[in-house]
Amino acid sequence: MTINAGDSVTFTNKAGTHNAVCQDPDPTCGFKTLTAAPWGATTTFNIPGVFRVRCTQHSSSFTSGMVGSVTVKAVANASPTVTLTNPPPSAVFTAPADIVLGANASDSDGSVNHVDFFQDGIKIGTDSAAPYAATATGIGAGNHTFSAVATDDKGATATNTIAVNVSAHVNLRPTVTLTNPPPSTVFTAPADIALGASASDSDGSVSQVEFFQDGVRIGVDLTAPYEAAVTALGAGNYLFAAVTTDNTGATATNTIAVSVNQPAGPITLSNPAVVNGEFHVTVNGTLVGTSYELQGSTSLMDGFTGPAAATFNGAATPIPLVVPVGVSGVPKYYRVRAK
Ligand SMILES: [Ca+2]
Ligand SMILES: [Ca+2]
Repeated sequence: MTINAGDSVTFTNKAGTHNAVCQDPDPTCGFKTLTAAPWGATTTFNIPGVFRVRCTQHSSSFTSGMVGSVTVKAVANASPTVTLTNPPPSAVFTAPADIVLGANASDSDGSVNHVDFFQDGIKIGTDSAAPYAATATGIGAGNHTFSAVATDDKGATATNTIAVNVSAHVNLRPTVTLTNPPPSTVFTAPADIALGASASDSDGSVSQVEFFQDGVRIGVDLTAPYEAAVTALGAGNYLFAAVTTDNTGATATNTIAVSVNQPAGPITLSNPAVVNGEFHVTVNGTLVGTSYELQGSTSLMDGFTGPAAATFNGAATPIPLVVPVGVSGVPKYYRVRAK
């Protein structure tokens, strides 16, 4: 009789007192008495080899009489199986990447002893219990291979390998906004202007903010609040820029325009005349950036108490003014003053 290791053999008694005795050294066979109900006995042969069997009632040795043999063949161990289930094929990674590896493993004729994980051929972890997992950290850009190697209870192994591409990090530019001076600020020469900027970097840090006046650097600030200042600016139009640089050297710029007005200066009136019920006068002087009003009075004793006959903002001079003469009286005196 030829069987596989692990198979069982049933000895059956036909009549009388019989038994079945296996030859040493298989301890799993031993002595089987076949005289009692159910008149049979079963034993399992786990060790490969040839084992002789005899009935002690009919044979004193294994060589003659009621003898036989059982040939037990070794059964080949089935290898385990393993599949890397994580990361999924659709996963996208950016350097430096932390990648969690996960594997399913099983063994059809035994058990999984452990699963080893490898990154580019180098072992990075071992897990002896499901769910089998390990983590690869700080993976740089490029193509990488990850493997899971399952080992069963008899030492057989199985391997599953996947390829993972890690993309290079794409730096995001920082952002910067000139928050000071506010857009509506009016400056008069000589102007002192405080510059302030807010800056940030969504994927890193701000290393500095530089300030420029018409392309010339006037200051740099390494820490928030980012500030600079210019003093005694003359009248004119200026462009101020804030340029921020992030930790990778990427920059961003914000520019604002600022006008500085001439200061109000002395003004004079000339060519006064009343023509066809209208008062005409010419205003001379530096008017830029300031509002003025023209007032009339019938008597300097009463002062200039009435409403302004005209108002105007600073502009190029001279300005010819034409205003109706007041109906409640004929003003004899006029003045122009800054509001
Ligand atoms: Ca196995
Ligand atoms: Ca950045």
